[in-house]
Amino acid sequence: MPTTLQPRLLQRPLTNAAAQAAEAAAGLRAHPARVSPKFFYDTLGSRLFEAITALDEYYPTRTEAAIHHAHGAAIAQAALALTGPAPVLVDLGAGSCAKAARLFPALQPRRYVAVDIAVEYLQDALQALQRLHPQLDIVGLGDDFSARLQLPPELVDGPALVLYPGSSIGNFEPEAAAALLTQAREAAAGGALLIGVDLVKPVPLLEAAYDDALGLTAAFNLNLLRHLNRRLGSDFEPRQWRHLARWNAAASRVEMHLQAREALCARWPGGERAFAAGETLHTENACKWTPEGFAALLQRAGWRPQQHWTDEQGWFAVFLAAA
Ligand code: AVI
Repeated sequence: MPTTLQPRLLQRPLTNAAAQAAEAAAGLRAHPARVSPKFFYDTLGSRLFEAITALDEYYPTRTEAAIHHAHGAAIAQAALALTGPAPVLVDLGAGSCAKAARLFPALQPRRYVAVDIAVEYLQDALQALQRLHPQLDIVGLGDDFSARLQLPPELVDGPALVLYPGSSIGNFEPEAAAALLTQAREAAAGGALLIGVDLVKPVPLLEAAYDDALGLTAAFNLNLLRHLNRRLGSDFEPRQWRHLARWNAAASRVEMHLQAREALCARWPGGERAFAAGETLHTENACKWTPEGFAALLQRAGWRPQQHWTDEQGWFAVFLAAA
């Protein structure tokens, strides 16, 4: 009987606690205060995001899945024409790994490399995945690729397909998005990129997706404060904050903020920050593109856009680009 492989888990020292805490403290001291959205993703934050993806208001996940369902064979064929058969599949921000796993039958990857900052959540997901795919070489990389994406060279031993689903690229400012896409091109080693991109649409749909009736997105946003308390030793009290989501037309993005309900002072070892009532802490940008605008961003990062697929309403796009 063939033996079941065990997922390998590698963790980058850069994800160390001190560097993360220093980064968070610098953002809290800034005016206006801001914290990277990567601080959403402790284990509870990853679970809350997973729950958000099932909400009626949060259309991106199911729309992207529908595009893959409708065009999966064509997408896989076009991707494999760029990488060659049995590519290494690199999954950026893998989370539950569900999006990548749906592509396994069509792509038949020889190795699956899942990269995510939430290492414990990733480890659980990979163990479950390995049980379903006992012969697949599965590697988890616990890494903060928002700082720099650099894969251990031994993991990518041929043209890779880099998968970056969910429009997570939208959580980066345009400059940082171009830099990450450039690093993804280097990581692909002559292969290809399959990336999910959320498109511009009427503002009420966008704002509802980031401020749902059940309050899951509010909990996801507020959970960042609990995560900061653990990372930084701060004393944020989530009840003193409210969730805000609003469309910024000039920057073509939904912004999420936490707004102080009252005047307060957050303290942590070596620092503090006073907030006036109504003052905000900026926690996330979610940029929305036109297909032309996103193709231009890919080109700026040195990718050659090949094709993109959208849903009937034109809400979301899946782009394929060659390195
Ligand atoms: C992970 N990322 C693509 C999500 C988004 O839509 O920007 C995170 C999220 N924020 C609020 N809801 C979901």
